[in-house]
Amino acid sequence: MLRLGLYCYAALSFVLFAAAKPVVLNWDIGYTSAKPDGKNDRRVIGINGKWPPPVVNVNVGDTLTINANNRLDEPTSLHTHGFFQNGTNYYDGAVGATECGIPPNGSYTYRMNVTQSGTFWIHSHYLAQYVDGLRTPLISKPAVEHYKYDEEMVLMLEAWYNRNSHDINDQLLSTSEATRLKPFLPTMLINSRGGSDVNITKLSFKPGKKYRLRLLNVSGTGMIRFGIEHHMLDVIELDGVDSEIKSVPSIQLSAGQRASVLVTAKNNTDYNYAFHADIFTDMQAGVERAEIPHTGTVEYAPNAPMIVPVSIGNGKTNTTMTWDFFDDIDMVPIEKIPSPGVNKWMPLEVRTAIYDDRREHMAFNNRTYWPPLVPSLFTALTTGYQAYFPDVYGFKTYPVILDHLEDVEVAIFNTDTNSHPFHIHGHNFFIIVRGTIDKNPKNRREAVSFPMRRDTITVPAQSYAIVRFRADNPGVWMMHCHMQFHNDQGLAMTFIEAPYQIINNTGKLPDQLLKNCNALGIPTSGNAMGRLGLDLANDPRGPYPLAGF
Ligand SMILES: *[C@@H]1O[C@H](CO)[C@@H](O)[C@H](O)[C@H]1NC(C)=O
Ligand SMILES: *[C@@H]1O[C@H](CO)[C@@H](O)[C@H](O)[C@H]1NC(C)=O
Ligand SMILES: *[C@@H]1O[C@H](CO)[C@@H](O)[C@H](O)[C@H]1NC(C)=O
Ligand SMILES: *[C@@H]1O[C@H](CO)[C@@H](O)[C@H](O)[C@H]1NC(C)=O
Ligand SMILES: *[C@@H]1O[C@H](CO)[C@@H](O)[C@H](O)[C@H]1NC(C)=O
Ligand SMILES: *[C@@H]1O[C@H](CO)[C@@H](O)[C@H](O)[C@H]1NC(C)=O
Ligand SMILES: *[C@@H]1O[C@H](CO)[C@@H](O)[C@H](O)[C@H]1NC(C)=O
Ligand SMILES: *[C@@H]1O[C@H](CO)[C@@H](O)[C@H](O)[C@H]1NC(C)=O
Ligand SMILES: *[C@@H]1O[C@H](CO)[C@@H](O)[C@H](O)[C@H]1NC(C)=O
Ligand SMILES: [Cu+2]
Repeated sequence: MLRLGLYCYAALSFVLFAAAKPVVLNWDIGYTSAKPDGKNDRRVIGINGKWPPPVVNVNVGDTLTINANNRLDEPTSLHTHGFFQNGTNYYDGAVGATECGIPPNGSYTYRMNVTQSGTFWIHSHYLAQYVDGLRTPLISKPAVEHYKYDEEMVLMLEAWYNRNSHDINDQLLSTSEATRLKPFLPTMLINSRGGSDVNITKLSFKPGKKYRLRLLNVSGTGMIRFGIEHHMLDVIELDGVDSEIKSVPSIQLSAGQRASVLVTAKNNTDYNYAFHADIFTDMQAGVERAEIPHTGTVEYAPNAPMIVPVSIGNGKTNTTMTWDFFDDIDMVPIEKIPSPGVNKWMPLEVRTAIYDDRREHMAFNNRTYWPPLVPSLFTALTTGYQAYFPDVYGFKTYPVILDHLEDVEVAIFNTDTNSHPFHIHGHNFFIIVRGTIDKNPKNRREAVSFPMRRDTITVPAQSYAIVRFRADNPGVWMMHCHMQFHNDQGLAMTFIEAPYQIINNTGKLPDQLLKNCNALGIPTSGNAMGRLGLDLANDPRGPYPLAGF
């Protein structure tokens, strides 16, 4: 039997005095081929001729340097998902917001001081390019872990398509409904292996040991649920925020989300147990609705009988999984940060509709995002007092200007029949409320003193979520749906945070940043169109929702 590439580490249940060190990665980003679904060879984007890209391990206090060379025939970038990039906005990797993209044959060196610990990931932030394979876990260890465990395993979960991300975008943005609704039939990948290989994914457990499983959902779309028969999951971390334990039989992760769970092994080797990492397909229009069960094994002994969920009649299955919605709102963070208040209140209506270009778009408040010609960071840095006028960033950038240190409350109303995970750059959301929009909430619930925080929040279908953050990180930060195709359909916006403070907070821009723009023929100053003042002629605005939708 094939032993899958699970990344295991030695015990960390003691105080680590790892010296701060420079971690330098030289990455040639290029095409290679792989057969992730076990059946079809396809072109994927790998690093240094290999795919999947290597897992990155760092310690708090390290400096992480990634020398990225683009060997693709299109631009690329690297976003360190979950890192705040405080003072290094230009290393956030968000093409259109903080950089022009690394041109073909160009390079960019991303440098950051590692200040946050937990489970993160690095991925391309150029269109939906990460769906072609340019994504990898980033594990950051603190000096002292809050919980003791014997071993850890990283499980990167993903709904994989045997298709190029551009094809999928073209399909979703087709003017033909029949084309749009063609099913996608994703394959579940665990650590970049899938298809029939998924069933032989083995997690080797030793009796009595405690394991930390780091789960990451790196899908371009879809929601994943995870559970192990007859084992509870003690959730201890969400998106790099350590928490008090919440015990659940199963957990769901939306695209972009991460969680760490502690699992205590049985005291005997009598049985092996099925684990589940299933794609929920019910949240994507055009995707086949049936759930596709994919199951691996928690193995105690090679020949032990396997406990699998069995049908017990009446459509019922004997399983310890409940698949209840995993509500993160009652989680309690270890590090207590008081809830921000409300200086600015921002309602965002999420709606999918057919627009007047006959394509299906998704939008916040009916405004479909599309990156500006000039990345918004350059506009903020070069337009002086005009940086306070949202107009200069371009209509489709959906810019919202924030004052330094103001407390922002964002109310996301999801009118769709699909769930969406929203990710904010440069911050964590404080989770205040989540509810369904059919029921009028009677009382405005006051935030708990120290709400749970995370960088990607799920807003289920026909539901709302209210989140807050403090504008304490001057810079240009995107907020968008992490089902990356929805981002490209328009479900994104930009916070221009503290324009007056951005210059001091970012300091001198790296030379390469400007060089890369020049190579791509993109201006690096002025308004969204690279011109002065409010001369925004030809700044794209539409499409607009068709009346009656
Ligand atoms: C990149 O470099 C390769 C090898 O030198 C060359 O063949 C190719 O044309 C270059 N591509 C671009 C876009 O400059
Ligand atoms: C990292 O921290 C050092 C020491 O505080 C500082 O000098 C340097 O500018 C920081 N680098 C980045 C990329 O933030
Ligand atoms: C794994 O095995 C289960 C049970 O035999 C089966 O229902 C499922 O389709 C298999 N999954 C894959 C990806 O082959
Ligand atoms: C990952 O998230 C996507 C979208 O939020 C979801 O459809 C998919 O099922 C998730 N996968 C896992 C393994 O949680
Ligand atoms: C294993 O045995 C120990 C000692 O008897 C007990 O405390 C623990 O609860 C047992 N663990 C499980 C998972 O049954
Ligand atoms: C369900 O599975 C457990 C463990 O395999 C077994 O002990 C129990 O008898 C089963 N229940 C039914 C109704 O089949
Ligand atoms: C978006 O457009 C739809 C259809 O025209 C309309 O019903 C809805 O009120 C609009 N929403 C916002 C926030 O403007
Ligand atoms: C950014 O750094 C400033 C200054 O150290 C600090 O006050 C602020 O809380 C930081 N913000 C984030 C999101 O890390
Ligand atoms: C930016 O730094 C300059 C020079 O140190 C200082 O004079 C100015 O007050 C600072 N601006 C802000 C908004 O902090
Ligand atoms: Cu979405």
